[in-house]
Amino acid sequence: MLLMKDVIQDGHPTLRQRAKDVVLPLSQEDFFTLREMMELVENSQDDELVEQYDLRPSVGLAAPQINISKKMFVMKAMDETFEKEYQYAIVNPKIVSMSEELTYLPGGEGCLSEPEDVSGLVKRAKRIKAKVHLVNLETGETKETLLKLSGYPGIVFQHEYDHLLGIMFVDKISEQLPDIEPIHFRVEE
Ligand code: K3U
Ligand code: NI
Repeated sequence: MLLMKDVIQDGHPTLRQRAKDVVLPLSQEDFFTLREMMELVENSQDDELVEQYDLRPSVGLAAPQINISKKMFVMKAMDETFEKEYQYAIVNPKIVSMSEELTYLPGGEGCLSEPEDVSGLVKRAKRIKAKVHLVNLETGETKETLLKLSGYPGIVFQHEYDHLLGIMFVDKISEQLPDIEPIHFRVEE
């Protein structure tokens, strides 16, 4: 089981490297790694397990953050209306289009590989299209898919994708309040 001690911190050279393509068909080892990564993200969204294992809540994790320099990441995030969940294990993603229109998370972004008190506003594309290999974490099967994401799940995807390029969100923080529309979360009733 992965824990916070397995997540490397900014300053570690792996976080600034461009990750390598994952060899397909997926090896047992890479499949196991993706399952462990998803388990950590799922556990980090369970209050009891957060307390028990001293986890930091998160909506995604990229392989370089556990010192594996391969193009793979997991995400598990709701959209901003809390209607649909976007839970994916992704291998060899390539963003093929980004909207010119930008947005940002009004509360700022954070990262498990940065100190907990570090956050900042980052301008991201409002909509993206990405060619990915989705991994079924039950069977290990992969399926090439064109993902179209917007809003919050799109931001999470772009944050994790940046990790595969060796880019940290702190490199992209806007010093001034961006003059663009932020993501609007529907307030839960
Ligand atoms: O964004 C975070 C969050 C935690 C609990 C509830 C809601 C949101 C925590 S930081 C996070 O999840 C990072 C994880 C990282 F760094 F390992 F990839 C991903 C992320 C944060 C902010 C915007 C997009 C993605
Ligand atoms: Ni991060």
